[in-house]
Amino acid sequence: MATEAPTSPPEPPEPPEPPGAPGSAAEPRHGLRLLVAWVVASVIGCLLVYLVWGPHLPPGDMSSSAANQQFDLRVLGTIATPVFLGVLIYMGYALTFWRAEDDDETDGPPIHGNAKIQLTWIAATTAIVLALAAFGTVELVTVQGAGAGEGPQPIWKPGSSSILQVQVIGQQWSWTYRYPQFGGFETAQLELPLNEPVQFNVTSLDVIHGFWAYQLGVKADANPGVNNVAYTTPKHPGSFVVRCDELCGLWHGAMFDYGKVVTAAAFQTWAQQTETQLASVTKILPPYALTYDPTAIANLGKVLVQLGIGGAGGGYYPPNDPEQP
Ligand SMILES: [Cu+2]
Repeated sequence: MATEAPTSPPEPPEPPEPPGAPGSAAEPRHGLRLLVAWVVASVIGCLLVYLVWGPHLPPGDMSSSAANQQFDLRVLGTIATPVFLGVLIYMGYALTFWRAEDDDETDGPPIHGNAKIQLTWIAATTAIVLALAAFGTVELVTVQGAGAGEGPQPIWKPGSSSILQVQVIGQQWSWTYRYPQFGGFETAQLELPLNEPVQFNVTSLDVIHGFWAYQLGVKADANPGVNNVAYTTPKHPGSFVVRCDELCGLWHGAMFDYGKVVTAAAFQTWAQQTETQLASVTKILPPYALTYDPTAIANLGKVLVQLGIGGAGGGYYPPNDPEQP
């Protein structure tokens, strides 16, 4: 204050402010004004984010896991809103009311600590971080569990005893799906029944791929020799996109297709029909297993040749192939 006395620039900004000041010539209560503006804006902002924007946040609510991820994003977005608004409001307020005069080159008053602000800061950030850690843990363990593509043995499993098993097989550069409860047929079509829990068993025949069913909120790496489990329950009928989310070679970008969620009855019909239609092919596939040895896949070619369905010229094997029986 002593250094400001000779130039006395803090005085001029005061005259315009008395309208907002509580009836005295003193500085208006900036802290109170900021607090009121922040609380009002935060209440409105939080409601808008949670109720208006929330239902449109990705990945939507097509499945139990997607809805759960959307809920997490809604909660996190709502928590972040007061922080975001606090920064904006303080900045706007400072720019408006604490703006220096055009030719004012003096420094502001030095500040040496403020126990109240420091304590508030430490308490608030500690509370936010610990609360988020607790929220994140509960959300991970109870809703999707470890069954969200975190390995072969999830510590959490859905309560239901009848879970539809769908094996997802990645290979350069396409996805195929096997249904072990329907004779183990393998198809390029992914169909799922509405409102029934599904267990994806994700694996690969060659390099690392990533099974990403976007609208289902399911993402699980497809590793050769590994069975990676992910659960979900489709909640809305319709189609969803499946992409590969691990760069897996030249045609990685083309490695996508569409899956379908249909009614339970339509699914049963489709699965049983497909089982019958593909019976002759299923017979010569390697028996259903959670992982496959890629070197054994070549044997399939031999079987096809023996059965005379290997295509013109005897399939993949040249006539003098020493491996051919
Ligand atoms: Cu891939």
